[in-house]
Amino acid sequence: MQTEITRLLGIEYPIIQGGMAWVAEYHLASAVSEAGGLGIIGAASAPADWVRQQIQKVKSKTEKPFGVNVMLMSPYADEVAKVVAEERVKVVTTGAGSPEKYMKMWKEAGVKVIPVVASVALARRMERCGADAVVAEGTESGGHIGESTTMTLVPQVVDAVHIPVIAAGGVADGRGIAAAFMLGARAVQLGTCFVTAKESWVHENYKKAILKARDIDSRVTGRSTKHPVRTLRNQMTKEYIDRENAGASLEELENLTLGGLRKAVVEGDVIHGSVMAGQIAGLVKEELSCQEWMDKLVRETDELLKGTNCYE
Ligand code: TUI
Repeated sequence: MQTEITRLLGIEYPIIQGGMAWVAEYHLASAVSEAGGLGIIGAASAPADWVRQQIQKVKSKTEKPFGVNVMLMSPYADEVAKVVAEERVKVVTTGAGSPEKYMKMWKEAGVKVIPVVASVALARRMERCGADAVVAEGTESGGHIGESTTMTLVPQVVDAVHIPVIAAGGVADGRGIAAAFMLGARAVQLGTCFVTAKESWVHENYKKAILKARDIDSRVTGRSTKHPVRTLRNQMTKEYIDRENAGASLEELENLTLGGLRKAVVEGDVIHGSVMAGQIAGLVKEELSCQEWMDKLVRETDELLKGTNCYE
């Protein structure tokens, strides 16, 4: 299953684990990398020291390539960006902004840079400033999202840039991966299915919420505040959307979600917390190890694409 992305990153399979805030720590990232994909540590809003420790822990668990996701809205983004270069991390992905100001430092340190984009315009800008690839992330994804769907965004980004494109949003099985290849993607980034993986340290309640989610259980809060975030529906999303519709202030709305992801991931409060997950949660029905996930995804994709000139 070789593609431009497996060659660029030196990985076995074109399957990347999303750098999810609070979820993507070293146990998960090292397990995905060991299974032949690309594991990613989600730096989110964590301090640089925490990120350095996580990087060192992954290095102690696997020799294989792994990445770090830098969340650009973090108050620690500058320091985390420096740690990534100092630790010579093989790959960095970025989210929630443009990483232009770090590009020179990362390239000089030999880091492959893969910004996550939700529009053609940002994809073009990223190519111009030296990105090695982009992740085109559709609105089906969990967490902070853009407007376009994966089905519409991926082919438009593929046509707009010459660097390889990784599809994200709404993929959790071989059908989704095969579809992403048909749209011109050279790899996929998956989040929701890896949240439920055996090696994922999220609270059991969080895993159960995803495993029992149906197709209609996804909600987006914060459209009115320009910070749309996709989660599973619960008491928090109901209150948020009710108050949002009633014209609540930004401050009041922010208070409803403040610390909500930590509450759900660490404390297991899936009633008041932010249970970030993609729209594909309804398809994720079993808790598998990362190796089992990888074997299943690769087998299904292979079967679907067999006999065709599949991956490029
Ligand atoms: O970043 C994500 N997903 C995330 S970040 C996150 S932490 C967070 N939690 C609560 C509120 C806000 C953040 C949880 N999930 N995905 C990648 C992504 N990036 N999606 C959308 C974007 C994006 C949006 C605007 C990228 C760039 C951008 O504007 C850049 C510019 O300067 O034009």
